[in-house]
Amino acid sequence: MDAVDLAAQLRPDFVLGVATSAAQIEGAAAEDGRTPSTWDAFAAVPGNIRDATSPTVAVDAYHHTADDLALMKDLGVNASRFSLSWTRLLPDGRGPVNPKGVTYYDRVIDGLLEAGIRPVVTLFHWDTPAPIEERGGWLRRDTADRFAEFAAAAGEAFGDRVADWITLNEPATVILDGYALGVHAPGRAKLFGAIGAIRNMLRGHGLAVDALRAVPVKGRIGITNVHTPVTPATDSKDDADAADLFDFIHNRLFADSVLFGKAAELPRGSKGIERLGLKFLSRLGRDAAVISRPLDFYGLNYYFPSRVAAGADPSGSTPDGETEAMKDVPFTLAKFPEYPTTGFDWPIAPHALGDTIDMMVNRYGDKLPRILITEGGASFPDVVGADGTVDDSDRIDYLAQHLAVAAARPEVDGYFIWTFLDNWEWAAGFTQRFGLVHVDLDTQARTPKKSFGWVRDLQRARRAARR
Ligand code: IFM
Repeated sequence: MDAVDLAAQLRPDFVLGVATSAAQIEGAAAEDGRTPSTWDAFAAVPGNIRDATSPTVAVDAYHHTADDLALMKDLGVNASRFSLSWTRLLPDGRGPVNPKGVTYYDRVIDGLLEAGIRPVVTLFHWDTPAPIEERGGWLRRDTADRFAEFAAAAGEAFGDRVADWITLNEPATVILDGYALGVHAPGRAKLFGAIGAIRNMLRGHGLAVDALRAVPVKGRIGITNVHTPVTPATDSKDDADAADLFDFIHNRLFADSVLFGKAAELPRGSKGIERLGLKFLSRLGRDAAVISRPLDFYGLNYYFPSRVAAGADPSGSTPDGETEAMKDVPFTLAKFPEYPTTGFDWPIAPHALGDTIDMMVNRYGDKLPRILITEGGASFPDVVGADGTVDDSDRIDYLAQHLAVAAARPEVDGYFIWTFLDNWEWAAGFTQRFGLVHVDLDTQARTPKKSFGWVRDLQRARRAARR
């Protein structure tokens, strides 16, 4: 879609931003006092990362702050969402604040403000301090208390300038991929034994909200969950039950506690996990008051819809890699042959973003605060052509279609493109490029892609219409 046509569909106050995370871009892993996180440890184990890369250098954003800010200013986005490295700010995860960490993030925040871009800070984007993980990580209740201390330190340091705070990014992904299946850090494959981490992480969210409000920070406060509309693979009762369980885990388990203030009901067909599930949900309920602190916005990440069949997947495949543990999970992710796919083989279905928003609005009604789509985007095998340009027209189509859907929903205040720079894509290493800006991994040279020019045109057209 033409950028100018789309510009006319975006409300003047609709926030168009870009999103990144510390471990995926910063590098400078052992500089300025930063200590290892779970992802440094996980990446050091042979076989864990598809291309054997690590967050040690990533795309070296730490040393490219001025250049990257200049590029972002040229892009003309309204906001930049980035995360704080917990161990750069609090080496070892606790204790005194590292002044060099504060100086680095001051530079980023002040640079954004000077460029007229809203700083949106995520506190936890998956990089748990390694020493905290060694003591049990999110399986321990007091990790929530450590996280609240981190939130307080961040609030004290940056609370006068940050526009929006996001406590946790996608807790479901950390718990499922990291603690239940082991395809992400910390690499534990505890299956349903990971369930306790949900309560601890959500309690950490609530305590962090309290800590930020106690500072008090000036900005708004929210959480980001990832959602996916779920359909059964066939009309069979078994597939319907499996889809309902998947839907419960991804769409209700986290959001019900945060927004309704009570644990979600276990789905009818949850045979096998019924006793464990009921016991867990009743414990989760004991922390309901903290977990459901009122929020100023709800961050929603959407990438693709899910089609679910009953029974374990004999190949053990997940959207984030393969694992033996998946062979013991009572559902399988089925393909959507009708949709095109991204480089990650994720189905491209823009209408499903609309279905996701409708699902949230219908379920949570007036309990749902204003929505920010805090991530959306696609990886493609982008290459720099002989003329030095990167033609990623498929990404432009993806963004245009998804943005049009988001902007048409009155409940949605903004959309953050994942992502600004090609980044270190967790267990997939550098095999997936999501950025508006291509990064040469040998030289760290930045080359804006065609999609960068498209977003810039879109923002210019929006600004011109306001004059
Ligand atoms: O790169 C990730 C991000 O860190 C969390 N949400 C999904 C993105 C794409 O996989």
